[in-house]
Formats: sequence, C-alpha cells, structure tokens
Amino acid sequence: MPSGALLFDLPDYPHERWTAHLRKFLPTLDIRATADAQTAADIAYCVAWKPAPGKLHNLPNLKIVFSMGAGVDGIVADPTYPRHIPLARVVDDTLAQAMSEYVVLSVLYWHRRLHDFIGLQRDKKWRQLPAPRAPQVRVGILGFGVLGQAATAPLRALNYQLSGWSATPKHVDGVKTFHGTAQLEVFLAQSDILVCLLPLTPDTRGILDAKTFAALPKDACVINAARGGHVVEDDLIKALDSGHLGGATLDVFSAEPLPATSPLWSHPKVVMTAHSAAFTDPESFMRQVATTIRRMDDGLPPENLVDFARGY
Ligand code: NDP
Ligand code: OXD
Repeated sequence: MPSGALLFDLPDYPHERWTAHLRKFLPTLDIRATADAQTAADIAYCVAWKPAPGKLHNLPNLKIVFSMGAGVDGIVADPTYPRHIPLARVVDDTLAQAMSEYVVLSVLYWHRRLHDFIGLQRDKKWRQLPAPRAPQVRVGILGFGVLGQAATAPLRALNYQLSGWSATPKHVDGVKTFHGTAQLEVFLAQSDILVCLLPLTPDTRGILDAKTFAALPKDACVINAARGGHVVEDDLIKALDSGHLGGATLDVFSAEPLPATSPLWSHPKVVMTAHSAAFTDPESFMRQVATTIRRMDDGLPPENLVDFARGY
C-alpha cells in the first residue's frame, strides 16, 4: 500500500489515459493532477518532464521523482531541484526499440542516398546513384549508453562498421569503442555517419560544433536524436554549406517547436522530425513507476537513478 499521493505533473499529456495504466498496476494509489499549498505535503511521488522551476522544491514530503523521458535535462536544469530526492529516468525496451528504428532509418537514408533520389524525383531526373555496401560505411555513435548500444543490434545485422564513444570504457561485441575527450577526435575521424545519443549536460552542450564537424571525414552525415542543445546550429549550417558535411537529420532543436524563422526548416541538406524519434510508452512507463513505488515500499532501492554529479 503506497504511503503518500502521486502528483502527475504532465499538464500537456492526457491525464486520464496515462494514469489509467498506473491505476491498473497500483489500484489504491492516490493520484493527483495538481498540488497547492494545502495539499503539497500529501505528495510522496511525482511524475514530471519539465516541471516549473521551484515546483518540486515545494513538495516537503517528496520521496522520488520519475522523469517521463530518458533525458532528464529538463528537470536537473532547475537549480532548486532538491538533490537529496532521487530522480528515476525511463530505461525501457519500447523506447530503445523506437530509437533503434529511428537510427536505422536515418543511417540508411544517408547511406543509400535517398535524399539525392528525392531531389532527382522532384526534378523529374532519371539518374542511377551508386552507394557503398554497408560493410564499407562507418557509423559512430556519440553517447554509447542504453539507447546507443541498443541501436547497434539492427545496425550490426546490416553489417555496418560500428563504433561508440562514451565517458567510461565499454566492451560490446563487434563495436570499436572509444571513451573520454582524449579519444574523441580519433573516433570522429572514422565516423562516416555520426549518431548523437548523448545526454545534455554542461560537458556535452554544444559538442556538435565547428571543431567536431571539421574532425569528421568529408561528406559525413550527422544524425542528432539527443537534444538540440548539443548542436551549434550556425556551425552546422556552415559545415553543410561549405560542402564538408553531406547532410543532417535533426529530431531535436535548441528551441522547440522550432521557430518559423529558423533556416533549418528549408535547408536543402537537412531532414527534420519534430522531437519524435522515440516516445515514452505510457503503459510501459507506468509499469516502471509502479514497480519502483512497490520496491521503495518494500525497503528496496529504486532503479535507474540519475547521478546528479554527472547530470544524467
Ligand atoms: P544513457 O545515460 O544510458 O547513455 C548516455 C551515454 O552518453 C553514456 O554512454 C555516457 O557514457 C555517455 N556520455 C555522457 N556524458 C558524456 C561525456 N561527457 N563524454 C562522453 N560520453 C558521455 O542515456 P540513454 O541512452 O538512455 O539516452 C540518451 C539521450 O537520448 C537522452 O539523454 C535524451 O536526451 C535522448 N533521447 C531522445 C529521445 C528523442 O525522442 N529524441 C528519446 C529518448 C532519449 P557512460 O556510459 O560512460 O556514462
Ligand atoms: C526522452 C525524450 O528523453 O523523449 O525520453 O526526449
């Protein structure tokens, strides 16, 4: 029996549809859509994505926060976040599946020159365009964590040459691994297609900049499905316009929704999606929330916690 109420702080999401899953897993849980000064003390659990600054700080009996996404930058950005309160993030097969689909789609799009074919079709030009076989194409995954590693399975099935870059050393069969700032340039120099799946932290903000693009091979393509804050958009546009980069697929932007004035909307070498690479599955997420609440009630430690010192 959970002790305390859960605040479902996702005002832009259909409360009833999402919380119905939670009720299925924890029928007795008291779920609230709001908490005011009178009721703040009732809240023990909170589901959030980008809570208003100070909101979590004002819940005196909070035991844990559940991030609705895998990325927690929207929560840890609040300097008043009470850091003694654990923050759990989504680590889930359905999310990994969706992200892997997006990565494979985007890698194949650039590798098999679909962008060029779409241009030729628009201009009613019949032209055969050769492409290398996948074993000759080097895909580098910048941010080799849960989602980055999951994406290697379908890419490996297609026989791409794979590498991954992370903060700490990793060992994954069939993948060349690199870690730390000292190995970044070597990793980039051997990435024909660069896939960014890093968390947004002070260390990774702006990592996709002129220096990084210059370190990539000529005609390299960049896929960013992580956060808009990773990209220095002016540097990206310059690297595309200079002919150094072959193209970019962008799912995330420094401002979302992307303002109509952004040159990215109409850039001839950019393919865009609206932060849609991988959605959190409500049922799966609520199962995770319920499991963690039960674990905590049984005196067990919660899982998938964010390390505040690292920021992810
Ligand atoms: P993880 O925390 O599992 O993986 C992050 C990876 O980045 C780890 O390998 C980590 O290294 C590495 N990393 C972090 N900081 C550095 C650094 N300074 N230098 C080198 N490597 C670093 O996260 P997930 O894979 O679950 O998610 C990644 C991101 O994807 C999320 O943070 C989110 O922003 C984004 N995302 C986007 C979605 C979309 O729809 N567009 C959907 C879901 C997530 P190490 O393992 O050594 O710690
Ligand atoms: C996430 C996202 O971080 O959807 O999960 O962006």
